[in-house]
Amino acid sequence: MELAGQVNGEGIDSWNTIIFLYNSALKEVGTKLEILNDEFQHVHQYNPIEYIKSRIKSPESIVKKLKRYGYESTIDNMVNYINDIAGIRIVCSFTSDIYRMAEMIGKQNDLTVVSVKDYIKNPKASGYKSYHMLVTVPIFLSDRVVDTKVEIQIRTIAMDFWASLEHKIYYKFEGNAPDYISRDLRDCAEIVSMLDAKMLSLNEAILEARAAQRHDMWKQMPSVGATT
Ligand code: 0O2
Repeated sequence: MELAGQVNGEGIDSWNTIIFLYNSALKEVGTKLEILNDEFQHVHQYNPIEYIKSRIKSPESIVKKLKRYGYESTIDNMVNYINDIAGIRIVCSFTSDIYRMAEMIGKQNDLTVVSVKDYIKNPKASGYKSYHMLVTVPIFLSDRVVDTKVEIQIRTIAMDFWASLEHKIYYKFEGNAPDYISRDLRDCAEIVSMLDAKMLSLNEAILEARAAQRHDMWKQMPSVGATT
């Protein structure tokens, strides 16, 4: 099995080939996630995924990140050191869905989980929360198989709301936001976490109440096979 960028030990010098591989990887993983979501709906009558977004990192962002890491802008460096060229974001309803999704992804035989970063249990200093999985997926070409990296970010709607706005605000300050803004953003992250916790417990209470209702209905029904 080859890793994108190391075909037969030589660097792939074509940007288009690399982007084709990452796009194929996004399609493969995207389809997998849709099937998992559909299966969950089929078995449990419930969708853990609210929506999925995918993107290929822009050349400007790749070059910026390579520079930040101290590497030259070459195709080999890009493939070896930038893990999120192909990125998929899964936005779930509740925090419990995040871990459910992560477990389902981890059990897929043809995906290799390279690393996991749990920024929900260990949020970033910025307040950022999300569950990151770096996986590789084999891309079957006509003459070879190429393992290709995809970064999967799993978060709730509330976490996604915070991260999207924080990204926009920080972008404006190019990372040098005044202290009070960083502090306010961290406070907002706390509020978002409280909202997630509240929604989760509300959902659990609703599920319990519905189960109790169903139980009562069963008790009131005449028993099956009973003779009159
Ligand atoms: P963009 O514009 O979203 O692509 P590694 O991948 O291990 O070499 P890195 O990149 O620090 O190291 O990995 P990490 O921590 O998993 O973060 C990768 C991505 O997570 C970022 O990509 C963001 O999408 C998101 N992220 C991480 N920290 C923050 C944060 O504090 N705020 C927000 N809003 N998003 C964050 P990029 O390339 O930085 O940006």
